[in-house]
Amino acid sequence: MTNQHTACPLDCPDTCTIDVHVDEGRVTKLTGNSRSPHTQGFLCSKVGRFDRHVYSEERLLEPAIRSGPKGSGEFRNVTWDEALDRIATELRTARDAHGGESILPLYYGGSNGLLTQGSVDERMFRRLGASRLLRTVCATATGAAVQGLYGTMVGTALPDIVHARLIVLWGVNPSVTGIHAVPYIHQAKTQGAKLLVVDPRATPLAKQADLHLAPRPGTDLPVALSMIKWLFDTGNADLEWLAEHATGSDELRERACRWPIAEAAEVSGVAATDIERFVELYAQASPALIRAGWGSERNRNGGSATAAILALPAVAGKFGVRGGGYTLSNSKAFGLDATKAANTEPRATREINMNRVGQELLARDDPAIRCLFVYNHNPLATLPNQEQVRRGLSREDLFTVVYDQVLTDTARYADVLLPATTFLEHHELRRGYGATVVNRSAPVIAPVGRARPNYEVFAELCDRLELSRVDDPRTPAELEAAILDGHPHAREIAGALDATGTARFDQVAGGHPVPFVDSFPRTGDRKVHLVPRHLDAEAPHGLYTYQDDPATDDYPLALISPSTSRTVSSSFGQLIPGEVAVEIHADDAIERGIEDGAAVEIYNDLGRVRCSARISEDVRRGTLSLPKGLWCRHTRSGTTANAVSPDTLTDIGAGACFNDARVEIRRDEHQGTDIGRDYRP
Ligand SMILES: Nc1nc2c(c(=O)[nH]1)N[C@H]1C(S)=C(S)[C@@H](COP(=O)(O)OP(=O)(O)OC[C@H]3O[C@@H](n4cnc5c(=O)[nH]c(N)nc54)[C@H](O)[C@@H]3O)O[C@H]1N2
Ligand SMILES: Nc1nc2c(c(=O)[nH]1)N[C@H]1C(S)=C(S)[C@@H](COP(=O)(O)OP(=O)(O)OC[C@H]3O[C@@H](n4cnc5c(=O)[nH]c(N)nc54)[C@H](O)[C@@H]3O)O[C@H]1N2
Ligand code: SF4
Ligand SMILES: [Mo]
Repeated sequence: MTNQHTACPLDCPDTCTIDVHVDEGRVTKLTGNSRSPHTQGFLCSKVGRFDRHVYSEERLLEPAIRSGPKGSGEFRNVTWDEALDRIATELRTARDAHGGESILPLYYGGSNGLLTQGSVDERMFRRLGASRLLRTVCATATGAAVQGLYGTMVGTALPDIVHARLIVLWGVNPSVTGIHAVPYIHQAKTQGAKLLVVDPRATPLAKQADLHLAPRPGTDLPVALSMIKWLFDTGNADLEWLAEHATGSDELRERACRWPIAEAAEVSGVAATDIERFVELYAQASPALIRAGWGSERNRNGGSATAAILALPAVAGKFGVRGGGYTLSNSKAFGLDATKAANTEPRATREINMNRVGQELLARDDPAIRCLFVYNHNPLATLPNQEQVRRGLSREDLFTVVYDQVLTDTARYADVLLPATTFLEHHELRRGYGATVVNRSAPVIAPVGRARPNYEVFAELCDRLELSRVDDPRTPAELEAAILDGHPHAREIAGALDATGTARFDQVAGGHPVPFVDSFPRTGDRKVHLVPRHLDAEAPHGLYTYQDDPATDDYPLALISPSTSRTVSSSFGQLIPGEVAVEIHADDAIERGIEDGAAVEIYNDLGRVRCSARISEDVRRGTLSLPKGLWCRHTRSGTTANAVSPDTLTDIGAGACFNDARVEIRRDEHQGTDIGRDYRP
């Protein structure tokens, strides 16, 4: 039995460092250590039992070629040589006959590090001249807002939560999506901090909060703007600070003027007295910290909403003290860029928004997409407008590669399947987006079956396509060196990685920065730009303009799909047994004759989901909740929340609007499942 170190690369802010117990070459247990102080010695239950994923019955062990109809999941095993030769032939043929843009890489890679995403893969697709994917399924609206207002300024570090006297959790559920922040929040509360939560659901921390606002999904923008108006109107705006550190405050004030608290209350369904009480508490407290999440971005107003939320600490003068300000993603703390290892400049080929992949596969004709290369991603389970994605993947003339660790819903549609290693079986370099660390890890077990790491497979494909160059970095050490090359702290980071496997930003940079004391907006003039011109031009009606609820008489209910503690996005979905329930408020259920546990059908013009209902006090009236990351097997219709999620885009950042799904729900009188049937609404 040995005990080895590694680090978690999954799509989670916490970036834990891990001890892996290995017995005769098999992983038996994973435990958190404290190499990254943020891990605090514990892991989430998913990764604590990562062995169940590594040795899952649905783990892909061999390369394989389709032997049945698309979607059937029938394959015959082949050698790596046969699989890679076939893929190289198809890629070359598509490029030569129809141009490189007929090839589309389809990846997200949130659950990957810098060696397995954006590096050697990027090299191959750039050199092929493939279509470029806009990686917009997550965080692009919030990313555009932060970037526009504050540049890449490093926000408040999560451990500094303990210094706050008031914590706002806005559209974020750390009890599920970043559990290592919870002890800091509890410590601050014990020290007397107030906790305020804005979420349409009563999350675990909302239940412990001093005040919980539960707005109708997609209405954060008027709520935040009404708070900004109140701050200005009541003399609680810090005009002196704004004059020194901000541009656009008059403009913002003017736009916020349209939203008296009474009107925001009307639109959001939150009591006006609660909004007022909230902003009063916020105005009075210091340090006051807003932990913003991604729940407020997944709708038509997502970018403006996040911009307004992030403008609050500027208007109220909450920066300049440790534990004050805002924290969202700190992925830019180290500023590492995997694409430097691509060793190739990007080409100006066409861009395809991943939120529209279904449409693009079905309609695109200039040229049509002929080769789809899916890796680090389970698009059928996680992209909007699922039925269009499914129809696209079913196209007989589409050649699809799926490269994954397990037989995902998407993998069933592959022409060629490639088995990928997990982070316990390959080298990785992972930069945190919550914890400000970079972790280096090496394999702790041999690859399971014939699985191989991304950096090897894409390099071999480059060789077969005669796209490799002698100066290309190939080994993990060479890739890491290329990524660190030219970085202002390259030596310190490499030194820390050599010494412990973990480089901590606070150690490299000499402490966690306090925004507006020792870190400033990287906006050119070091000021916060409250109404950035480019975002104002991008938003269809200008920044901070509220777009109405898309509900109709036929589809009055908002369906949201928050994260669950059982999966990370769709990873581990194969380990969840049985059917999953949609949560519904008792009044909505009674109106429709739906009892607890009843079979129901959720539907709109895009598709439907058949599952069971759970009556819950945790969702607000008019809102249904069905987790994100489900697999098709988890419902009787073989569909997930994504079947009723529109492929419309956020106001800025061209992001996904999953929570703009507007639906109706009824008792499902039919028996049996739709799985295997081609459902058309
Ligand atoms: N266990 C686990 N951890 C994860 C993930 C996972 O799937 N599982 N996913 C990872 C990824 S990819 C991401 S992006 C992050 C996401 O991290 P979070 O932002 O915390 O995650 P979500 O669950 O998407 O949304 C958070 C909350 O927003 C609420 N919400 C929904 N609509 C609205 C709205 O219009 N306004 C407001 N104010 N709130 C709203 C939801 O009810 C939910 O409680 O978590 C990461 N961590
Ligand atoms: N309805 C609804 N849908 C959503 C959301 C929502 O809120 N509502 N949220 C969205 C969000 S926030 C996100 S981030 C996306 C995420 O969507 P996905 O990117 O699809 O999420 P993951 O589950 O992280 O997918 C990673 C896949 O890559 C595989 N993988 C992991 N490591 C490797 C590797 O090294 N090599 C290879 N070849 N494969 C690997 C995993 O096995 C897994 O199948 O989902 C979005 N979908
Ligand atoms: S998923 Fe998050 S909490 Fe779980 S081990 Fe990975 S980094 Fe830690
Ligand atoms: Mo995400």
